[in-house]
Amino acid sequence: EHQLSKLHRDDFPENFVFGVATSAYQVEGAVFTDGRSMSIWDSFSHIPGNIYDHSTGDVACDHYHLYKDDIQLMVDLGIDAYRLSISWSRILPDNTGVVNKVGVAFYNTVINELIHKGIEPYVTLYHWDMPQYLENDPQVKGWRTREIITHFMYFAETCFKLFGDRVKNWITINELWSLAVNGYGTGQNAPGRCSAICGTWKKSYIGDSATEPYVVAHNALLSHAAVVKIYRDQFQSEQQGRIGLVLNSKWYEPYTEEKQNISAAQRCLESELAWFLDPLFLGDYPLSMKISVGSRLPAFTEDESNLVIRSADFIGINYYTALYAQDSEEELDPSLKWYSTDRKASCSSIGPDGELIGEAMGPPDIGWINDCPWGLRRMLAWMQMRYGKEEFQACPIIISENGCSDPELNISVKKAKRDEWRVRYIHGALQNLLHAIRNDGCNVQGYFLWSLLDNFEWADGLVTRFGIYYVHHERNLKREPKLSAIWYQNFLRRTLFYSPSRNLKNFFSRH
Ligand code: PNW
Repeated sequence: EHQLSKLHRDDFPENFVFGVATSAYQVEGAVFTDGRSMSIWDSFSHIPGNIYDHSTGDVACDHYHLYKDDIQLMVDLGIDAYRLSISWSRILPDNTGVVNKVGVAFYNTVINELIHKGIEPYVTLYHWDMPQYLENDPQVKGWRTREIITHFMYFAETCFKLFGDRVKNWITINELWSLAVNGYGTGQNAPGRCSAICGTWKKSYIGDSATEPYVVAHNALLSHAAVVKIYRDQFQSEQQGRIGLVLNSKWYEPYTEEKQNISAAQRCLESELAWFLDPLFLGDYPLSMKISVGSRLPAFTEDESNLVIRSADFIGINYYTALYAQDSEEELDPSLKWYSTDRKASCSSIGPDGELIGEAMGPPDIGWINDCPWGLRRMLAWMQMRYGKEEFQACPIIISENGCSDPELNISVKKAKRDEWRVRYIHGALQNLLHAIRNDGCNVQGYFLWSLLDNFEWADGLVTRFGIYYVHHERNLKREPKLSAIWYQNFLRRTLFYSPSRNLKNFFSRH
């Protein structure tokens, strides 16, 4: 029996928080219900060609109506915390600044229900769903001008006033990298802006992938910091909560041990993770980015730098996978330069001997995730090395997302429910996390699985499933636990050793 799993919940520090994560547009649906107005994802998902399976978030998991059942699933799992996001345009549906009471009531009900059931809400203010009226406003242009700062401050302040008596963990923005690069570099995410060279798959393109990702990232970072300042100045002493942000990065492994590939991997980490962590801990962008991006990279004024530095009480890290990085220092035609070429590295999941990094999660054309749990440990060690252990005593880390999709599109329900691959993936991540905490001394305080439900996976639509609960999108939206949900439940409830299901027993006897 003891061979079942070496991993035990009690191996983690006593107050370590385990949870699951979702985001508003990906699960709520009810997009035209109760006074919500459009976000950039509503308009983007309705443009033919943008979403792989032509689905939208119109219904998603209908969590707006089924939230009670979903919270019951969380209770069944035995999680400590739930990471959700608030739909900006549900709270503030137009630019008059008047709050939509019915939208507010929805989040009040969810938050109250969570607390009533003993689950701590971790609330993200911005998970990619910019109100369309702010994107359209010629003075604001979404994240593309500094005008957005005051709008985001108003939204955040509204949320602190409305929910801050009960919400003690705030996240300003989810994944500055994805926001900037996928929204304005590749154009695969809303608002889908990109240059011609990057958006060859699109019918039409508008935007500038050489500059916009950097401008948008800068404005979003300043918006984050301005919101943290409001919270700290006006709410924190009374509400006694904390506020941080969520970043994501892949781990980059040098393609070979040659010096130039080690530097290439370093440049990749700097332009994905340190792009934001350097301003937060050191007050400026990484030198390698200043050199390669040049005048396209906004410069921090002294005031901006002072505003951003130490503007997080905690850092959330979303970790999914790793890539090999190889040097490619060729001089490029300026018209070909954009975010992805600025790092002067070519990245791939295939190594020098044709081997895959980590374990494949299905056929090579499905998804972007390989199972490389050791990348998580290395990334945490890299952060600790770059900024120093002390920084993370003052500013702890949480793993705000980790998870994987099923290895087939249009997978059968039967197969999806036997997701041994996901159990293996989660198990590996948790093992490495434990090493990071116990052996490397990293101050990591929480782990959130992405995701509770199969949901609207952005440009991949509904056929890419990240849930530990299967959702029957085609039929009645019924939720059914996958093996991974049962595994997580057993892990969290400490019952793994005593009453593993037959499937789990089979699983562990084979691994
Ligand atoms: C996250 N990367 O995005 C998002 O926060 C979720 O909303 C999303 O559903 C989830 O991952 C699964 O895709 C990421 O390239 C996008 O490393 C890209 C990366 C990581 C996370």
